[in-house]
Amino acid sequence: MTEPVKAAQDLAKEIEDRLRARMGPLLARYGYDLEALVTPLRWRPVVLVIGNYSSGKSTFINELLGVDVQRTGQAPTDDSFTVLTAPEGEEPEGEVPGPTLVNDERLPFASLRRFGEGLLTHFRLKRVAAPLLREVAVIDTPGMLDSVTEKDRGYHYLGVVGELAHLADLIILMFDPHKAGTIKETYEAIRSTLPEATGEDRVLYVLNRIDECENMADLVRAYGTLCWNLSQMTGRKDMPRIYLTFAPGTGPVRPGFEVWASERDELKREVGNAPRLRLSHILHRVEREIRELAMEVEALRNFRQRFGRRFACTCRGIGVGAVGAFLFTDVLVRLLLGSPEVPFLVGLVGGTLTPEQFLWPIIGVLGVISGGALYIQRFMFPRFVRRTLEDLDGLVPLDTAYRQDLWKKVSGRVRRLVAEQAPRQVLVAHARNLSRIERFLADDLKAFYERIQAR
Ligand SMILES: Nc1nc2c(ncn2[C@@H]2O[C@H](COP(=O)(O)OP(=O)(O)OP(=O)(O)O)[C@@H](O)[C@H]2O)c(=O)[nH]1
Ligand SMILES: [Mg+2]
Repeated sequence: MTEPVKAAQDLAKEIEDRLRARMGPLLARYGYDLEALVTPLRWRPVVLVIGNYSSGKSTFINELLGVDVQRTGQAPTDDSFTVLTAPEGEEPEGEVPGPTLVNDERLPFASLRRFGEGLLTHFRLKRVAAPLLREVAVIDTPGMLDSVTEKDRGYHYLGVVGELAHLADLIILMFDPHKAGTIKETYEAIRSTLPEATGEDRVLYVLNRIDECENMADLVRAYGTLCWNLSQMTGRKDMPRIYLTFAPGTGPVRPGFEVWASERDELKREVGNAPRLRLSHILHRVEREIRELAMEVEALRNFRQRFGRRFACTCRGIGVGAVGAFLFTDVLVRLLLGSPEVPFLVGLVGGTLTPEQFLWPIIGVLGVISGGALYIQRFMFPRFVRRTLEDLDGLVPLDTAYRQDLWKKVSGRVRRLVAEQAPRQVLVAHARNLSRIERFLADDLKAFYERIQAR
């Protein structure tokens, strides 16, 4: 194991321990799955290769590994997601099928279970004893196609890509001059799946197979098309770097194309760098999850606080009613029934109070209090919950796109908690929990960020 990989693993372990110690109980209390969060931390760095069919993904991977493990060929060749990794310890080389993979607790693929059988027959792991694979795992993916729908594939392709992108420390998105960014699935993966699942800085854009351009004019056209399409897709104002590459041994390099001969090597170096990216990716991932938790807790705290204010207001009303009842119940009773002879107030003013004169005032107060309690339980609280659910988005300020994005992730969970366990939620000390979470973000995570920046 090389130094960056080892360092990344040590730090990941430290982050996991801290997370478990500081946030474990809170995550569990709010229904988060700590194990799902920490399992990927324990695994090796992941490089995900996605792109058009026949753009040269598998060829590039074979070249990276120095072994022909992946089948290559013109036209859509591969319809499977293949995780390539080195055997560990005594493990033999060879293939592991999808169902085994998603059920292996040590591997970070449990979340793929929800894509069902349709995916599992198209998902496998290959153990290959290539040096690079001891440092990173590489995932080869089926090419993106225009003509194939999700139904034809039998599983939610973009969902799987999104899930794997979430896991990946580096994503290589490969195009070729024939289909420079015109493929619909590519468009959707970049537009909606990737930005949500990952920071875009972890995406490397590659225009591959440039040796097939007839001449420089042809290449410029393909490059321009890809740039234009990418800007449409990503919505970014700046243009990301696009690596222009071709597989070695594809014939003599065209005049003028020599300058790009080295970009392939640069791209390969970037893959080797994935362990370094891993540290910041891990931290971002953890931060993201904790911020989601924080937003959920904030919403529940606001729910509780609002109820507290409403409750206090109602209680004041009940209090006023109770005082009135204390003073005037017997007056009312006297009007209706003709007794008691001397009402409480008269006794009080005249200084002639007897213990019996307390009877009706006390009954009055008890009556108002139990009526008030019944009102709160039967009427006021259910109405408060109903109104909260009707305007759930009003629970938290959604002033930034980031907060809106977080809210999208947690609002369903908050809705469930309010709808199903409202009485319990108003009793939990959410505010205290929130400040603990904020302390974790401000102190613990910040310290980790500073450490990786100092490296
Ligand atoms: N001329 C040229 N051909 C290439 C290059 N890279 C790959 N090819 C060829 O293009 C074809 C497709 O390559 P693959 O590596 O199978 O492409 P892929 O992206 O894995 O395709 P799918 O698995 O079907 O999505 C193969 O015949 C490769 O030999 C390249 O840089 N230049
Ligand atoms: Mg392939």
